[in-house]
Amino acid sequence: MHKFKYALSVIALLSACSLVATAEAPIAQTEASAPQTLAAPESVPASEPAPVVSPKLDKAEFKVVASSQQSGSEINNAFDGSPETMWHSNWSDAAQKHPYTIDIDIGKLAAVNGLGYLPRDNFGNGAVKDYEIYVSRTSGEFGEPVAKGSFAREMDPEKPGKPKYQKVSFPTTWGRYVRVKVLSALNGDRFGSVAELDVMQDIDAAPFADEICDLGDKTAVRPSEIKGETAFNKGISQNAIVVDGNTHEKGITVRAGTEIVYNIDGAWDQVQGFVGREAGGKGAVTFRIFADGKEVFKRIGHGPNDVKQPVAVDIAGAKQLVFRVIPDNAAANADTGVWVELKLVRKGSEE
Ligand SMILES: [Ca+2]
Repeated sequence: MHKFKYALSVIALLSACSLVATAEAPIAQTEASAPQTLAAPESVPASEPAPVVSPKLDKAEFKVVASSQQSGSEINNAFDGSPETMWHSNWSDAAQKHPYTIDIDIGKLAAVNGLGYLPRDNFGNGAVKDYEIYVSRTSGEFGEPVAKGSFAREMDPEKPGKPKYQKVSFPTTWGRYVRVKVLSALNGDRFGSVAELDVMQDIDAAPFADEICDLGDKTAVRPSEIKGETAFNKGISQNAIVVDGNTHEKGITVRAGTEIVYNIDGAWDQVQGFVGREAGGKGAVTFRIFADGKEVFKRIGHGPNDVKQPVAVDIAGAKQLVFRVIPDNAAANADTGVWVELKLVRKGSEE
């Protein structure tokens, strides 16, 4: 089961860039997170409830937003733990109608595998019928839903007169952002309402591996704009990328004065690699990296005989990256610079 789940998370990412091999989760960690179905040890006195490790994520860490809400019935009410309070879509504005979206930032990367839903009492206005659930690592891109279906008008057999708490299970998906899309109401009205929502996590999921994308490959992540002469996974002065006497298979060689722009929508955590010069260059160049307009890396006056310098920059949340190589002397703009083994890294679940 353990290996199977890990395989699932790997398959989900094969369409993007390569993964770094990650050791399997230590067994001890799994055992420490005992499922809540375990009976209380007999040694625990009845007056002290047995500790319960819930697969529900801690709602105190959530940041939630709804596409519509009525004053007094804000979206926070669906995450306050109380069945008495609810989120309700705006009913004052007659133009508001389905679909409504509820966006949940769970505050960290987690192995999400379920949603819990408690309808408002008596299944009144807006009680959800059709829904879709999305999970993503980025706040902007949700792709295809991980689950879709319809909630039933079902009463709780143990709490007469109260709606039943319903759970939706779906394949374990690593993400930080959960979107619940409310498509219709049980009574056919134009409203949406929710007494309580939970997000479940798979506490047995294997760690999520780091994901790495070589920008020289120009595959999953492509430049949105290139100004100037560039060579991907190649040199300009010669066919291979040769820096400090070593040949590198990956990297981007550019003519000084060149700018490369990537729109990455906050999906990556770090830029890694080196900056260097092709053999036989002349003059010095300056390497600069900007994340959302802010300079995050600068290497001034890198001469043709200087040893390549490492790049390791945190860019978490950045939507745009710009890589510039500037000639230190306008006459030297025939020179080239190399972004050696330049890559984007998306951190996995382990630090
Ligand atoms: Ca509530």
